[in-house]
Amino acid sequence: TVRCRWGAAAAAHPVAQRLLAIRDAKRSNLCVAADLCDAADIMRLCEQIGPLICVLKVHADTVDNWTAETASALRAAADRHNFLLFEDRKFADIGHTVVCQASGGVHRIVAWADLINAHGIPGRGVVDGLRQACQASGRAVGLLLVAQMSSKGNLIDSAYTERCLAMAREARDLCIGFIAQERLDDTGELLVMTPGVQLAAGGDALGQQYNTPADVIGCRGADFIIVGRGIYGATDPCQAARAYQAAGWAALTDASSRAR
Ligand code: UP6
Repeated sequence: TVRCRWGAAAAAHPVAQRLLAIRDAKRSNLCVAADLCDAADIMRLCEQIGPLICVLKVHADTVDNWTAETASALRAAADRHNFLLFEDRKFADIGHTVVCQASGGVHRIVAWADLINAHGIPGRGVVDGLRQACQASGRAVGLLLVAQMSSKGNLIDSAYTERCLAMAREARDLCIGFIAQERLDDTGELLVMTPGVQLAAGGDALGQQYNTPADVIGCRGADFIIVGRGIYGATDPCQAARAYQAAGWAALTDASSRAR
């Protein structure tokens, strides 16, 4: 096992423990954003890259033909290939509403996702609502707070990020870390997953900004990289996933050995 420089192995939540065990077993801190519109394409991608990843992130509400079978097929693939499922719904409403959004509707998110996320903007009600939905599901689900974003000109400032950190610390029974662009706490118990990652820095036409795995893991202290178009948009997604897995893992092990 790799002892992360941040001592993240101290993470107490069962989902965090599973995530770190998968990371170490597969030597992969790669989360793939499977942002494809067709369920069959997502399943095909899963089969190609499943052995290389620790998390598959989806936006169920962007899948044209999502059904209950999509959720069960994803769940089966995740169990077979040993990765976690992350629904990137970014809940951001009052507690009462997020209970319904997380457990109901077409997507029934907490019935199949291992990881969910939320903006801190509504205040602690959003966390309390999600806790209620997760408890009612009877499944272990981990929450990541969106404490920073990758997009150009986003309205998040350092005071907001600090308050997300405080919210997470008060909800350790549910919250296992953050979607952020850098490490936020030094205890190592709250994990950081960073989107906006490609092998070359840059951006897209709609404000996305990319940094490299070495930068986000090695310099900024993230634990996991989240890669979408860099992988599913590549000519050979499997080869691309291998390259990101290697780059992410090298950055993590390199940083860990420097910290010892
Ligand atoms: N995402 C970001 N930035 C954030 C939060 N989430 O890009 O601050 C999500 C997007 C997308 C993925 O919704 O699913 O991460 C990034 O995809 P990309 O690698 O194709 O840009």
